[in-house]
Amino acid sequence: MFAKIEDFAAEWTKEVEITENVLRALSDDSLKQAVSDGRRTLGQIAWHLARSLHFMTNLGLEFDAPAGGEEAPSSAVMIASEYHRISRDLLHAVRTQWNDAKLAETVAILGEAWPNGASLRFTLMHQAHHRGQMTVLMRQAGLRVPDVYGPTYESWVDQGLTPRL
Ligand code: NI
Repeated sequence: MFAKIEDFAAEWTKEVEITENVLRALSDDSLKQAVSDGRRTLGQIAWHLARSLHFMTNLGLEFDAPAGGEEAPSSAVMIASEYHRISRDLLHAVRTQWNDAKLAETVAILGEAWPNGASLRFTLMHQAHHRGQMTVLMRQAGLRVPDVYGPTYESWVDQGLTPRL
């Protein structure tokens, strides 16, 4: 869990950059790529990733809800721009509405006492989880996946290197 607001801010800023690179690589057509028949699509996962940041308002933070409804937009640009807005609003809310002491305070979530600093950590991990799902579906949809925590296959090839298996 996070004990200091600025530790969260530093990590969040880096992770948002990775997420934005992934979201910007989506095409409208790719949003229909599904995990399997009748299961979540790439667009639904991307939209869930963006919208889920608003969960933090249940912990007392105040910032605008995502535009649109639960249904995933058919525009990749719209998903990326809404994520851009809400990811910054979340950080701004944490910085201006909480302080380090607030991170140790707990809120009951599903019957468990969660320190706010642990909820911030969860928010980061949840995003990374869905981003990982997205990169697999992006490959299946024929998109080039941007570098995430290291070079992709294509980045190795571009650099004249033999990709690692
Ligand atoms: Ni989720």
